Amino acid sequence: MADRPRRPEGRPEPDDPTVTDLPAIGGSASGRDGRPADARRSEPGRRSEPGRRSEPGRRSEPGQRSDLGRRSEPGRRSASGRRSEPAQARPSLDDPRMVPVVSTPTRSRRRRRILQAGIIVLVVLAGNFPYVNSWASDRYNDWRSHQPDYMRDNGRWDIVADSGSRSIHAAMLRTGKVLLMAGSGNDKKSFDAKRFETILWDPSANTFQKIATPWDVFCAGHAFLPNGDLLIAGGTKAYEVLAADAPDGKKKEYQGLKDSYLFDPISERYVKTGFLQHARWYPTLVTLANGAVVAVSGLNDKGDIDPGNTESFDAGSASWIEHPELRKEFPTYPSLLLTADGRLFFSGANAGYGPASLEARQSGLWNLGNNAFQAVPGLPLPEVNETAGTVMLAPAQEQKIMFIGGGGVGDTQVATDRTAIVDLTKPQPTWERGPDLSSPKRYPGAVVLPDDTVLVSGGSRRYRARDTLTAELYNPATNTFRPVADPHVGRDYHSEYLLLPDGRVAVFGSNPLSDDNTFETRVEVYSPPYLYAGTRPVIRAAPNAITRGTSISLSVSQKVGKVRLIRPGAYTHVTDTEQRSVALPITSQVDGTVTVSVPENANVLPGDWYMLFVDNGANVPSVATWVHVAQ
Ligand SMILES: [Cu+2]
Repeated sequence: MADRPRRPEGRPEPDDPTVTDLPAIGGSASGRDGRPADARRSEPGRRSEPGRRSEPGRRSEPGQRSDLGRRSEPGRRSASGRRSEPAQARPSLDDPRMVPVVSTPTRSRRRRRILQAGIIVLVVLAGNFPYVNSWASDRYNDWRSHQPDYMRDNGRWDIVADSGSRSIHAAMLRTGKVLLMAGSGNDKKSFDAKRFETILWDPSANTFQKIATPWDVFCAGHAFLPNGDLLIAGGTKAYEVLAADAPDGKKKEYQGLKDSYLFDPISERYVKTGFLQHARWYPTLVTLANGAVVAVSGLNDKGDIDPGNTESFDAGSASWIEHPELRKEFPTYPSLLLTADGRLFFSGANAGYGPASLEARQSGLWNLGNNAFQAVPGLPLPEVNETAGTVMLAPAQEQKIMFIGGGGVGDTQVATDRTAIVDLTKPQPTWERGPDLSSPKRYPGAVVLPDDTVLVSGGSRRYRARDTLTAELYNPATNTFRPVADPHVGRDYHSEYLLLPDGRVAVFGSNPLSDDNTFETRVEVYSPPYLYAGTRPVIRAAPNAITRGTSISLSVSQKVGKVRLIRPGAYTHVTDTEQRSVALPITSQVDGTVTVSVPENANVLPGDWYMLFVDNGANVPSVATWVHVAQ
């Protein structure tokens, strides 16, 4: 930036791509020709990509800034000035030999020299002004971001660990540990060496543990079973081969696997299940109210997109069952959510591959009873629905879904700041535009917090480039965003976001385009404003098993305003079919005992382990207690 002339008022130059972030709908290269977008896609660093240089995360590394600061230290340069000072041995005035041979500088000469030295110092300072300025403002921002009043309004971010792992998938286990699955981690060398990695992070102890990984879990799909085991299906059979590297000159796509495993959070091991009926790479898995898990989409073992084969996992026999009657084609990693009437809602968001046509990406409700699909129209800017976030707003009973940011299909450089909300309790639901994000974002992270707000963080303005170091909180009560503290680390493709049981949010991964296929392994944690807003309530006792349609009592340290069951996340590629926050309405509250009713509808509250939070009536949540909702 230093050698770049600054424009008045610090406005970006016209050639700065941020100036023209709004997508050119209709005229963009996002391809409405119906051809698969995958032809334009390449996973690891593609050399011809623009935006390679823009890895803002790196620029913000503290070490670098202080280097720059050192260069601009005025003290060093002024030392040269000192050398030009006249000799110190001035004869005393009462010395009888007092006829100076070596002339002492006259007053005006001395003044001129001091002035010259001063000018040199000023020139040096002015030349380095951007560095000095940014160093000083970094120090100031760092100080300010740790002031109690600032944290109470904005929360704070902390880099807490380096996992050392190229995590592509993250799941919050009922033991409080986080499963970080990398497999080959989008690294062909690891794939060729059959080096597949999984690590388990314990956020309380901040320790990591390696887990033996028997297959390449890279780009599988996952969902929790009602007993809290994580089901993971699919993975990588082969990496893509670019046309330039293929003997026949034809590009070969990534190929999927039929492998399927459970991760048991207690034994902390993968357990093999029956194979998928169809090989899948970039599939979506979603658990139904009856405990079955549906798998859709993905690239098959030839690298072709799945033409609409639906299958479901039966936990009793640990096998996958074909459903030829349920044929529905989706783009890869479609965002699917289980809705209150049992239908699966496709938000229209996805990541990866698939036809670019709007019909193939039409949002709607899919009835698994008869394969009917009811379109949900009205999504603003439907051409920019890839790499968008989808989140079920709290409480889940209200059935409001939010669509967040996103970009053009494939590796187009378009991003949008658009959000949209749909109310699925209406018989003919229609998307309505929501408030804009602070900036256009592909791959935004979206996490429902126990105070019902949604943290939207990270993302990038370009395809795996130009990360946005911003975060904001969406308040569903006011339908507004407000900016909060900025994260330190940029996150785009292959990044993951999870709510922790202590009310913080942990963020992992990121795989920006670069020559060396770089991967962000630092773990950053967001502590929301409520952690600085007063004494947290404490759940002193709660049942650890809950049945739908009953009432339960909790012993709490103070009067409670609301009670939430939050289903832990299982996140990959801006897709998390799991996270939802279900309200437990308070029926009575006397002397530290609060009684709540548990919803009856298994589509709203599917069987699984949940994080139970209470708050203090002023949106300050407790630490969660894990409870099991019976299947
Ligand atoms: Cu991927």
